[in-house]
Amino acid sequence: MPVRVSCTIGALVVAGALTVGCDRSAPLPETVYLRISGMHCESCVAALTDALRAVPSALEVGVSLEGECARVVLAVDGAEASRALEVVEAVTGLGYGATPTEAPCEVPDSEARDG
Ligand SMILES: [Cu+2]
Repeated sequence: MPVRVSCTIGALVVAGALTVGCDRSAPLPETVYLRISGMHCESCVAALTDALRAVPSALEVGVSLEGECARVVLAVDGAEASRALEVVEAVTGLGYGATPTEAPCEVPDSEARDG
């Protein structure tokens, strides 16, 4: 079934143990990648991570200083376009530049790394 491309992220989150196929009625997490400009040190990363975590629909946040990018997993329940916008605004509100991108962002395991 070729539908599964749009469901990849949901499948990832459920750890691959699901029967292929996607329940469209359930809110699926969506991953948003951003190119970030203006970061220069770990405290920039920490500030951005905090701001992104404060986005109500953000489930998971990772920021890469080296890659100058961020990865945010969002709970999506219909209004997908506006969610990405919230994320961009969280970044630009701090004075950094944010551009949504298709290119995946390699994020260090920020949940495990204790600051
Ligand atoms: Cu900094």
